Amino acid sequence: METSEQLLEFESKIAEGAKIEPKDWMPDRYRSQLIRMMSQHAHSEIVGMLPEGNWITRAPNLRRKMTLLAKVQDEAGHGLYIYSATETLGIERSELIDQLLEGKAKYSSIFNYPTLSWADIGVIGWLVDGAAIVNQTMLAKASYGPYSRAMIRICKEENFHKKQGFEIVTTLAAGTPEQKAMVQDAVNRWWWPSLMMFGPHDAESTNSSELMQWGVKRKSNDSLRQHFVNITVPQARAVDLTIPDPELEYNEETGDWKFGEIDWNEFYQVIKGNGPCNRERIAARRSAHDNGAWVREAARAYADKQLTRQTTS
Ligand code: BYC
Repeated sequence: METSEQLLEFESKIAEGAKIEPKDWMPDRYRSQLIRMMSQHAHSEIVGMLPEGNWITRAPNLRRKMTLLAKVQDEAGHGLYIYSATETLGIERSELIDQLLEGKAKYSSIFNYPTLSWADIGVIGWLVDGAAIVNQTMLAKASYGPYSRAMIRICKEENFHKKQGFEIVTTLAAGTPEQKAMVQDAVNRWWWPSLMMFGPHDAESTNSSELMQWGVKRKSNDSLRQHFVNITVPQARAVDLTIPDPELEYNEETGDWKFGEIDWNEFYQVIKGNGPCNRERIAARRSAHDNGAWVREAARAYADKQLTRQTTS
């Protein structure tokens, strides 16, 4: 039973800027909202390895291959880190993974699009990691301690990811006409899905008000999206690439780049499981899970043996 005193104390702690830690009292709804959001985030990092992992064997040279390998490995680390942070809320990682494999848990819409050319790897680093940094810099101030600390470390690595992406983009944009066309095509395909990463408009965002009230989200979906557009448009111009939005227009008064309407029908189709690669992504994760069963069994057997040794010695 939650009492109003407990809730008052909890909310005043958040208002003072103190972090909520795993053993602290928290409302059930705060706990369940965090489990939902953090596990979706962890799943996104893990599923997010698939589109990029697809290009490791086809990277154009050794330097690019090593960098991409390191980036994809970082995403695995982020996923494991956030699963661990989620477990501090009293749920087992295996349960979270089952939810993903059974199609009950969401992960970011962006990873349901295919990577068709090498330029996609550059554009993902630039736009997708760029969008993630905008979102996660805000989440680094989240009221839940383990999540906020995870975000600080992850943002540092995401900054490196964005730089490697923008370096690929810059190289291709200044390359042959074919390379320039390839990177422009990638921007055309990834621009709108990157804007969708921030979630629905504020008025449609069912979770935002609660998450903002409890200091998990500090800024709304629309304000983060606008910030992302404002910092990205000048970057595109600097490398002479076009943002595929005829309505893009600078507003002198607000200092914002006004942009066109997102295709929300596409967004909702993708999060319902009907995007271009949803089925492929889940099938790949299920297959990886099945193929890794022997590792989990071996680890469990080893842990059991250690325990038996400890209890009999
Ligand atoms: N995709 O009420 P709303 C990365 C869902 S990975 C799918 O606004 P909320 C990287 C939302 O879950 C980084 N679903 O929700 C990895 C909700 O449905 P439920 C990924 C979405 O939670 C590898 C409903 O729509 N980042 O960086 O207030 C390579 C209504 O939305 C999406 C994170 O996960 C979406 N885009 O806000 C490269 C950040 N948007 O759950 C890079 C952590 C909305 O009620 N998460 N939905 O059934 C967040 O910041 C927030 O959860 C969101 C949504 C902004 C995503």
